[in-house]
Amino acid sequence: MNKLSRRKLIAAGLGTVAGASGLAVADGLAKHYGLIPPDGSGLYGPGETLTYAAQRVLTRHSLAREFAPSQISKAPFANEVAPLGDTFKRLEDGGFADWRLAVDGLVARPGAISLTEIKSYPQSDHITHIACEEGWSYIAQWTGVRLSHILHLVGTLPQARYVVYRSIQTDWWESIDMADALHPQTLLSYGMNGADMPVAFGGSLRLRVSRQLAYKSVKYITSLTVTDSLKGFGKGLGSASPEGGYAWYAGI
Ligand SMILES: Nc1nc2c(c(=O)[nH]1)N[C@H]1C(S)=C(S)[C@@H](COP(=O)(O)O)O[C@H]1N2
Ligand SMILES: [Mo]
Repeated sequence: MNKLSRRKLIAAGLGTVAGASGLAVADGLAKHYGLIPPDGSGLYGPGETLTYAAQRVLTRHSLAREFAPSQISKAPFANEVAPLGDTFKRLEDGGFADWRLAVDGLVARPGAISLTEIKSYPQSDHITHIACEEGWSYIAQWTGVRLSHILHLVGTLPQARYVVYRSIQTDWWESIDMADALHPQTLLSYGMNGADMPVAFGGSLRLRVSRQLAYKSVKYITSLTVTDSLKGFGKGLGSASPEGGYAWYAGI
């Protein structure tokens, strides 16, 4: 599908949501481009585009629902992960003291940040619901530093549109747009339910993306890349998920 017809499609979809008078506004917004997801050109592309565009226009600043401490799930379910390997084991044995988060791409000050430094930054927490696309879910308290804090520290350049994030498990990598990256509930999380993040849940460092399905909350985060385009990453669909048949944008 070419850019023009995609744009018309977005305008029509948003027009339906916003009412006929919203059509011109919607078309203008779609022209701005941020409304076409990286996996928006495949078989399910038109659907993904409408979902993403409508959510971005309507819910850009909304918060994921937060719960009371009494609602925290007593037995949260940790999805099994593939064996973590020798490098992880060595880092775990050292209490993750040598865990590093590399940050590069469109930033003024690229570098590597230690877990100790990350823990010294202003701490945020929230109690939110995390849901796997396969059906289970739980409520937990997540503690960490806002991703926005890290992005401000390294000096994100104005062209930045996405943040790519990777796990020590190299087949797990994802990206989010700046609306989610700068969102106050998006945390580089090292604590869960008042304790250190258990390894099964992504310790030492998990990116908790609270407004999307659980598969966007990647465990064992080792690096971030700030970029203006996702074309050069993997197959150019934005993350590993669309390469495996899941939507890049998994908003809830
Ligand atoms: N590194 C890594 N991150 C991951 C996964 C994984 O296997 N490896 N699984 C994802 C999927 S599909 C889900 S549903 C959630 C599971 O989170 P939970 O173990 O807290 O339930 O983690 C996501 N993050
Ligand atoms: Mo999942």
